[in-house]
Amino acid sequence: QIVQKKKKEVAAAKLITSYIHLEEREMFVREPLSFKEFLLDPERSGIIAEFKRKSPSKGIINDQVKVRDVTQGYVAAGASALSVLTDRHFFMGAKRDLLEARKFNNIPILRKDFMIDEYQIIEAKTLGADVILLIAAILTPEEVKQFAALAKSIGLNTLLEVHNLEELERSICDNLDAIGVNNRNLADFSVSVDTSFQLAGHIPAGVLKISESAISNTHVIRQLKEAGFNGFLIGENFMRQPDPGLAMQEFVN
Ligand code: IGP
Repeated sequence: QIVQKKKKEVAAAKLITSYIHLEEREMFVREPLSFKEFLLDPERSGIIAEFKRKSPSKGIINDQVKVRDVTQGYVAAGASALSVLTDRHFFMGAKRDLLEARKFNNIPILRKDFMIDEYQIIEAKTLGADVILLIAAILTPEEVKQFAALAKSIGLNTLLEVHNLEELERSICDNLDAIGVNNRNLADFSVSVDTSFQLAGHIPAGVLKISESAISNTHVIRQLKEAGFNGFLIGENFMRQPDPGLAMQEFVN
């Protein structure tokens, strides 16, 4: 057992030394914040507020606002965590957006991107992320397992995203901290919050339950809470407004 544990540790250390540049080491040794602790804090809203300039389904949502202003506005409005897109091609995001969000905030940050390689997981930590996203629809169950174990070994939390029961059942594994039900079908962009209600009972106890996308009012949040959800990932509804932080403030009040 000791040898197994050590092997994992050494494997992670090897990866890190091969991937990280010297100037990134300082951020790499930062102790990540706990997703669970912040999402379960009754003083906070449960909302994971997202910084998103553009999306494939809506085009430009808002490219006039600054990461610092928006994320600090979200935190002031009671966000439990932040989500920052780092994908450039589809979402007009950037790695420096995550660095910027980290610099000015002290709540957990989800690196929102299409994670397909272990390199991105190590990189997520050097950018200041606390949580990584693994999308079941684009990963094999083996990849999910391997990536979640790597994230755990460097202290990051993992959010597994699913949008149907088949994805959930085939991808479930150890080292997952949260399961997010995406109400938006990535194949045709159709949205339905019913997806969350349908899958709620299939998410194992002890794992955070998160509902993602198309959440547009607090009434739905109350219903999702009753169904057992702990987190609510909201992007467009806030980002569409000229001042997303203020939009969130008005939304929660
Ligand atoms: C936010 P919305 O409808 O509130 O803007 O959704 C978030 O759930 C969405 O951006 C998202 C996403 C993703 C983006 C969910 N899963 C995977 C990129 C990749």
